[in-house]
Amino acid sequence: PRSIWLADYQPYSHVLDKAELCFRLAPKGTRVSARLHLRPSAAARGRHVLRLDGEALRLVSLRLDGQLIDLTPDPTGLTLPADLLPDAPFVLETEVLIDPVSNTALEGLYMSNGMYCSQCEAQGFRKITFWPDRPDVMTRYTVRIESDLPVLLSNGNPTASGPGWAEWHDPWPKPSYLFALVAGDLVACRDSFTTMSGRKVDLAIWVRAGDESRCAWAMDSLIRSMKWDEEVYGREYDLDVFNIVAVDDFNMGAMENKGLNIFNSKFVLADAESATDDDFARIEAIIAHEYFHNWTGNRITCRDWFQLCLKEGLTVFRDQQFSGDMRSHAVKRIEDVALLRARQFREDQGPLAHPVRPESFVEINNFYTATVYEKGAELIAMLKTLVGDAAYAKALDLYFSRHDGEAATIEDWLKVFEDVTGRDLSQFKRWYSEAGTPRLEVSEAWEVGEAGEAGVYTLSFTQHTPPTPGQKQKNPRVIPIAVGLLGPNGDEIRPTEVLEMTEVQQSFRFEGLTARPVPSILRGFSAPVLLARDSSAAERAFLLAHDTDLFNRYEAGRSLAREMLVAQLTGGADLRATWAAALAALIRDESLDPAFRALTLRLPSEDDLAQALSERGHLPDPEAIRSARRAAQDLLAGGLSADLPGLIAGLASDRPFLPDAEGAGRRSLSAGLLALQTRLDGGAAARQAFDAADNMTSAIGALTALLDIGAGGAELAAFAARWQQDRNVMDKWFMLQAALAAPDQAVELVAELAAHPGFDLKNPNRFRAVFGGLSANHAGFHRADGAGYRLLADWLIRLDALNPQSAARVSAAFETWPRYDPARRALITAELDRILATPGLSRDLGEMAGRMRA
Ligand code: B3K
Ligand code: ZN
Repeated sequence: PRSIWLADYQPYSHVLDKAELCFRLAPKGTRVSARLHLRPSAAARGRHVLRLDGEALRLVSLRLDGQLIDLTPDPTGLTLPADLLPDAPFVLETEVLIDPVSNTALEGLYMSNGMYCSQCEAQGFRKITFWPDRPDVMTRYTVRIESDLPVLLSNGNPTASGPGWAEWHDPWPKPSYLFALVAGDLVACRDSFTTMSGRKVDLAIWVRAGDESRCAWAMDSLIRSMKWDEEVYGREYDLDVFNIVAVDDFNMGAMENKGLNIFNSKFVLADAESATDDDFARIEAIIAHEYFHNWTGNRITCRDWFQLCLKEGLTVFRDQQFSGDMRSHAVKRIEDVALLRARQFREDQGPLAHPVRPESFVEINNFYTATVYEKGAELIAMLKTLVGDAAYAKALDLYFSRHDGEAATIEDWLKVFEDVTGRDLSQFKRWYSEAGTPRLEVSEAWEVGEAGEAGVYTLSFTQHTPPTPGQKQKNPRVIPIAVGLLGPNGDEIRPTEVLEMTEVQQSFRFEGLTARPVPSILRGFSAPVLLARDSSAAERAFLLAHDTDLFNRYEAGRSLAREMLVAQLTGGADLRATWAAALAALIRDESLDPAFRALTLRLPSEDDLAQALSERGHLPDPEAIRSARRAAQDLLAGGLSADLPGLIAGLASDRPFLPDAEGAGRRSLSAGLLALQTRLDGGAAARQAFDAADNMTSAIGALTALLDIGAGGAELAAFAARWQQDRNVMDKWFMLQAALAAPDQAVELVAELAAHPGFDLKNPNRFRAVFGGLSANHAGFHRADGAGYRLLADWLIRLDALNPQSAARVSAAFETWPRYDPARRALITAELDRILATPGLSRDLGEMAGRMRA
């Protein structure tokens, strides 16, 4: 398959002035008629063929200005020769037949539980009708849907309807990837929102009958998002209606189609009994994310798919700001950075590393990655730090006014910042074009002052970015390094200041100090870099106790735990006592936010430790990592044994469940402590907690603790008996078992789960629950005989035949292979080769396996 290159971008030959679509829905033969009002673009006038994308379409008829034309499409589209095309505006009419029932790829128009729904990003619209399916071709759509189903939805505003039909008009020009259509037997949860200029918007969340009682949180989140975007970014909603639809079979989280967001039902439906605090938080964030796309993505879209981070990085950044405002900024930041490190740093260190703005792709769906999304958001955060809040706000206003209605580029984005601040951002742009996580080494010097004079403290930094696929040489980046200094007694003696590093090597002096300070470096994680600093366990414990920056306080705890475990695994100094004492003190400190204590209590995951070992040049041994980590938990549990019951009891509340940050923090700490208690009492407290749980968070917390010690059989059975009718809840049941099975049983258990009557290869959530669970089970997946690798490869090959996009996504479980020992490497690469040799392999999985193998 062919690579597409950013450097080859060419504007489209024609302008699409408007479009009319008519859908006559039928499960196996939906008839799509399209009228495209086209004219040659000024540059291309009279000289160009007209190329339309189209895949898996049965062309019934093609008319140009009313005249039938006889043309045969090729497998990827239709070309109208230049000599056929008028040099003036013309109307092209097509009629095609498509088969939604057979569409298991869940891209284009497909069916899920008897309802029609669509997913067009990135290139799904070409599976609906012949079209210039590229984001820089924008137009106004009028849509007619004919079907006996009661609810017929598309983008924009409803204009007319009658028995068996409905018409929609979207006044805002949009690219085809934002098109959506839904038809089904659905019920609505309704509310309304009055915008800042006083327009009333009708809000509806469409779900299956029976799910109405689980929409309140999503609706509440939507209303708060609409308000927030007005208050913080000055962005108002622009249609009369805003519809959200929940579907069970969906390849990702959700989709920001104009005025008609389509959601994976697990990111809409929630109530206390069936959803955890994490679910509630994720729903709030995703509802916000998709809503925020209305401006960052829809009103201003991307010129081409290489600019994906333009909408995704910015929209993730915006949803992170929103969640921080709704909850706790420090806690949100800690969670976001943990995710960035677990996913994006991991990606950057392996064969799938790519720049935030990639230069080429085979299948664009393979680039909806942690790098584009999460690192993309970090770049926005850095930019804001560098220019300051006021200039950021001005630049965003300029961006919205200058590019509204356009398909923009990263160059356009950076230009508004340059115009507002007068800064040259060419060095900053390297963050977009160069892959890899910079390593930032720090050294320090302290010059004691002459008698009576103050001393000088110097921090020296060196940056280095390791090579990544296709990029050997890296250039120095601009790195904002937020630093504060603490005095020996723990008081802050220099508040946070942002050092701007631009060279490979650079020193910063702090004068006028009376004693050698303790530095708190990279506060708030001011840049997505790997900070390499040899500091003592005592200093980390000191920062864990005293840092005024809550993020760095967490960071001190995390790095202390990591260094302790790495030392255990590599024969270094024994840091266990320092670590356990420091952490126990923090856990007992009831003046601290429970959510913060819960996060600090969480040990680095087994995969994090494998990453840390490999960064330091060691081969990770999955079994040894697991044992060392569990031994540390035992040690901590032992040290806290007298306190645990009291601490846990103190966190209980008799108020009814509310999914707010305060309650979530309490429950999260309580679950962390219960896990420790379970290591001491064989599960007695956890069993009690499971039986007493009146909400899903507490039930899952107790079940997790039990499964983690190899118990929980009765609770699993009770859980299944209660929830077997509920797809989203049962995903948790599948996932927890796979992720927490003992390493020597995980593969067999996952094979059984895949043979369970509830397993459904066509449902991406279920596949991800089972096989994402397996790959999250580090020691189980990396079992030395390669059985985990074989099982995953078998199922990826099976899934690929039905749903290439999901298969490709889950295949990234193999991306860490270069970390491991030669025997494991050989086993994994053999599985990748087996995948690559599969006849009929998709472009999606083929590209992923090929890149991992390169
Ligand atoms: N834009 C969609 C993701 C589409 C993924 C296509 N493979 C959801 C989001 O980022 O908001
Ligand atoms: Zn997005």
